[in-house]
Amino acid sequence: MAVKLMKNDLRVKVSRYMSYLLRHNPKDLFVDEYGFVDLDKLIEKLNQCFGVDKIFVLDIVEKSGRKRFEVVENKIRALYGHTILVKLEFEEDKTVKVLYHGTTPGAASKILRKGLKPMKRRWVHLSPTVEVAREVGMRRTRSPTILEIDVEVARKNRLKFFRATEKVYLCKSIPPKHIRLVKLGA
Ligand code: HQG
Repeated sequence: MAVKLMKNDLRVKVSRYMSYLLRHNPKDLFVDEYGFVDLDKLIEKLNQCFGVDKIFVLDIVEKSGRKRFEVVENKIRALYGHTILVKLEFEEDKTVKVLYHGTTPGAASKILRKGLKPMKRRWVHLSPTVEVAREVGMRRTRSPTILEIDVEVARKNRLKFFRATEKVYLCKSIPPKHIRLVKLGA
């Protein structure tokens, strides 16, 4: 049990560091314009920092509760969450009708007045269900406020939405007229 817990702690640490490198600060890793770095170089770095191997890293990529990374031809990138400028080039999603955003009550009241903004990141991050939005909001507060985005109408107003993963949709910014409160957090 203790060994399993330790392995899980390490997994979380390595995964967070991968997110840090691939979303915010690649350090000495060369990043191409699409956000990819060489997988072997990344593994080398993670091996130096944490003593983990390729199998450990690929297990994080493939078997985490959230799909955060993508491996293509021995290159790896983060699928969302960037502060560095990258071309993700996802195909526009034209089917989803509503999306959700989970946040603190304080941020929600600002968002309802000023709209959703990417803040420090490149994109606004949205969730496909209330439950996923709740999980996202729980990173910041025990009882998140849930906002609903009327994607169908927003799209008619020329906003573009992109599906990064099963659980993450992206949009550049969303004005308040397309956002409504569905659940007030505490
Ligand atoms: C808020 C995690 C005031 C917004 C998650 C959020 C996600 C405003 C915060 C992904 C605002 C930004 C991203 C406005 C937005 N006024 N506050 N006008 N507009 N905000 O972390 O969506 O586990 O950049 O509500 O699960 O919380 O790391 O965005 O609270 O998918 O893979 O500004 O990161 O994924 O915070 O999270 P973030 P987020 P990982």
